[in-house]
Amino acid sequence: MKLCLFRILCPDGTLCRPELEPEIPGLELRRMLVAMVESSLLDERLLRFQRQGRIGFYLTAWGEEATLIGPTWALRPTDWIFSCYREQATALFRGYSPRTMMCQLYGNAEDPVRGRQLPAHHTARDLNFVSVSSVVGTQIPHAVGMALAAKLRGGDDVSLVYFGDGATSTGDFHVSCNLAQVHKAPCLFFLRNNGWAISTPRAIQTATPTLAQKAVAYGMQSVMVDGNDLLALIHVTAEAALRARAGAGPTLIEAVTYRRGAHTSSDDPSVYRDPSEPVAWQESDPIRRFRAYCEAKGVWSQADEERLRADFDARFAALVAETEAVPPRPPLSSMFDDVYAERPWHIEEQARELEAKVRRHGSARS
Ligand SMILES: Cc1ncc(C[n+]2csc(CCOP(=O)(O)OP(=O)(O)O)c2C)c(N)n1
Ligand SMILES: [Mg+2]
Repeated sequence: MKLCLFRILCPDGTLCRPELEPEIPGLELRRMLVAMVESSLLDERLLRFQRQGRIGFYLTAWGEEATLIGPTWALRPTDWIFSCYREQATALFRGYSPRTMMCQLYGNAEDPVRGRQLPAHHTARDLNFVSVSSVVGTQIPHAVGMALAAKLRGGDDVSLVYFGDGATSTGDFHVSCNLAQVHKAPCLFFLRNNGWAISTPRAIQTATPTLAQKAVAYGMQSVMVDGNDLLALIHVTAEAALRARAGAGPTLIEAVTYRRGAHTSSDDPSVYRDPSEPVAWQESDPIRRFRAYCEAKGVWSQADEERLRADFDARFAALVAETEAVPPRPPLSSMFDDVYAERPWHIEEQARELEAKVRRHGSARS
């Protein structure tokens, strides 16, 4: 078990472990940098949209972008991802359509979950990106179950589950660690330790010096990694996935990072957090670090950055126009869908009753 913070890139973007530098093609380095920058730009725009009342709720991932992109890059597209709720950029990086993302945020007629989830609770069945469950920790046993199912099927898919430091205080986390290790489930427990669980700081979340060491009690492998170092995250995820595919069981990856923004659009950290804390963490910003690395490798430049930002603005404006042209609500009748594979008689009856009422009284919904 490694309890020191594993790192390949120093905060200034130079290599502190050159012997571990992965061989990644320049185009892929660019693709990951673009995904991280776009995540941060989307967060800016969409938080503003929440303030304008265009969407009801939003979660930013400022400061945690590397944790969303690196592990996903290190997996195969067929592996399963169980997200927490801050992993919008992960879904997009896997191929989630920006239009679907926007429709989900608006809860409009093209929202794949038909307005039944909070905004920013994405799901993409075709990408093995499983629906967000915002009840803290509940996605962890789901991921272990999926990993066990993959093993029973005889393939070598793995599942990766994102969760936060707060989730390590739930029963779901502990039963999942135990079950996964006993049955050698090919599951990667990806813990984004961002220092806060809404207003609860890491220091009073648990009495152990690290979160990674919780794995010891379950006989599970663990590693503590700099969560703002994209290359280190790729390294530890690839290593854990290799072990899991080989039948060696799960790994707990504690990625130490920082939640620079508020918990959600409904939160105000100024009432519980020293404002100098997020400023201090800017020093180890994951985007700044990886950008410096890419610039030194000659695969990114200031001109590229400017082009990306201008292009993003144009694409985002078009996306908003497209989204706002979609009917604003899912059809009323859709409330009866998706619960049963075949509608039972009592649901049919309710659907007919609703139809008759709407015919008689009209509908307030568009
Ligand atoms: C079972 C349960 N308890 C409480 C909440 C309210 N809640 C939502 S997010 C959250 C904090 C989670 O913090 P963490 O796991 O560190 O994830 P982060 O938000 O920092 O990414 C809490 C307490 C909830 N959604 N579910
Ligand atoms: Mg947290």
